[in-house]
Amino acid sequence: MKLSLTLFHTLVAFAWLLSGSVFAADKPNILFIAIDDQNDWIGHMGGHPLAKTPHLDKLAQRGTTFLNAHCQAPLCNPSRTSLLFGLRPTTTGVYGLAPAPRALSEFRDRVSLPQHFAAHGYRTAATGKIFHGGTSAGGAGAGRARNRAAASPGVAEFQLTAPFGGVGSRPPQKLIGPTPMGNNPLMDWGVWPPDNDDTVKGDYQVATWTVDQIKAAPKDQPFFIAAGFFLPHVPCYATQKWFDLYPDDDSVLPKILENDRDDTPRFSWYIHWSLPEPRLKWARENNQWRNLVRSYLASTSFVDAQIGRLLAALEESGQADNTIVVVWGDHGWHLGEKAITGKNTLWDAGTRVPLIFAGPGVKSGQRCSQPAELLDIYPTLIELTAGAKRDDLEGLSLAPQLKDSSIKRERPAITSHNQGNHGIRSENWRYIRYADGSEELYDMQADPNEWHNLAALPERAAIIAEHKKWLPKIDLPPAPGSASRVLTYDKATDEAVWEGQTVKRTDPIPE
Ligand SMILES: [Ca+2]
Ligand SMILES: [Ca+2]
Repeated sequence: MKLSLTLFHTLVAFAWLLSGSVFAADKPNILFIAIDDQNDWIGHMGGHPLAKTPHLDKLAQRGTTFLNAHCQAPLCNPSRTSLLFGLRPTTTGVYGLAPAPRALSEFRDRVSLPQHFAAHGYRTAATGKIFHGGTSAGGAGAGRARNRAAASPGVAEFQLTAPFGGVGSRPPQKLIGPTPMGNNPLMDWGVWPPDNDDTVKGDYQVATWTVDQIKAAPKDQPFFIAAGFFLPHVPCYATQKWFDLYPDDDSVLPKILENDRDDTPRFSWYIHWSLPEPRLKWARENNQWRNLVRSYLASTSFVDAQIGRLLAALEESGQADNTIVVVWGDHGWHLGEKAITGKNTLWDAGTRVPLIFAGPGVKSGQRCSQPAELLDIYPTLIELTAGAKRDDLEGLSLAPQLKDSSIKRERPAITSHNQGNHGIRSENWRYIRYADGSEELYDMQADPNEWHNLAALPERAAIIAEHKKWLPKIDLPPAPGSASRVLTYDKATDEAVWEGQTVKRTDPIPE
């Protein structure tokens, strides 16, 4: 009896091993790379003519890059919640830095993207900022516990997590001095640390841990490894060598139009009414515009180099041909355009993000100008790994474009920032509608900087009508517990409330 049981167990174990290896043989790995607050200042994206990102450019060459990809919300928590849960912010009501999605009873048991892959035989591991913690102002404390903390206690988003990431080494006091609207400690930038030591930076440690995971990954099970980089999120600290890639003169400044906001609705200010991110006016008056721009560019190049370390490790491991690499940024960032710095807008500077796929199922060397959404990543990865389609995801698989980038997508990219405020980005146009009914329209071919609002022109009524059709049909008010960068608007009284404070039509725009 004992002998036959042993034999039985051996047979079961053998069968399990066999199925495991068969399983591994037909499932590609996934290397999932997030960059925080990374706008389109990526070499091949053309968002900034001097941006140096050789590793991302090389990856784009090896795969397909989406040049018209947009976030679903121009803020960490709602953007990441949307991507990782497969639902629009207008469907969940998650618009602010809180609540974390797992704090809402209807999403407590929803299968997140990494949970989906764990349930389908993948070994999942993560470090850095993948989920947003939802309680801080945007990541001061590091990625520590975020990938668990985003969940309510007891919900593991990944099987294995490591507490790396975030800012890393910080100067004893702010490098740039006090900033307006509360002197937030995150509003800082410049050369740090001064001794050129990159190893003390959170993102360096994220890359090191991820490299180790790639090298140590068991060969008989597919992996889903996630690395969440913090920079170029503020504070933009980078060592001198990354600054040296950029001229220390005004040639680094983005092109702007003076008085660009003269033709944007007053309501366009309401969605980023009062924030610690300085306005351009302050940056100019305090001689910080160039410093911020160079610090952001230096941080981007530093993160690019860390991604280069991951891609080199993937090559060395012999797994590159069997690994889907996806790189995404969670939303854009203004650096003077439209008179502001920071996020929380519905223009390209706030919504356009890098989105690159490479690996099995992805044609190399393609640049796709069809609109794409971060929401599409979830169904795309399922299709690329030959998984069964899920019917509860709001994104559309990009797999057709990954084979042929000229294949049209009917749907534009849709970004929402609080209830009623939506940006609709098609191949040639951007249409914005705010909660009070005010509108903007830009011809993105003739006016890629979105300088000239055409919404009032009668001859553009048909274009507006065409884009208006895509305004979200479901448009929920903020979910319970919503806070930080939350705006509500009552049409009946024409009352807007930003972060709990009423904004009157006559209030001066905060500077
Ligand atoms: Ca972010
Ligand atoms: Ca303008």
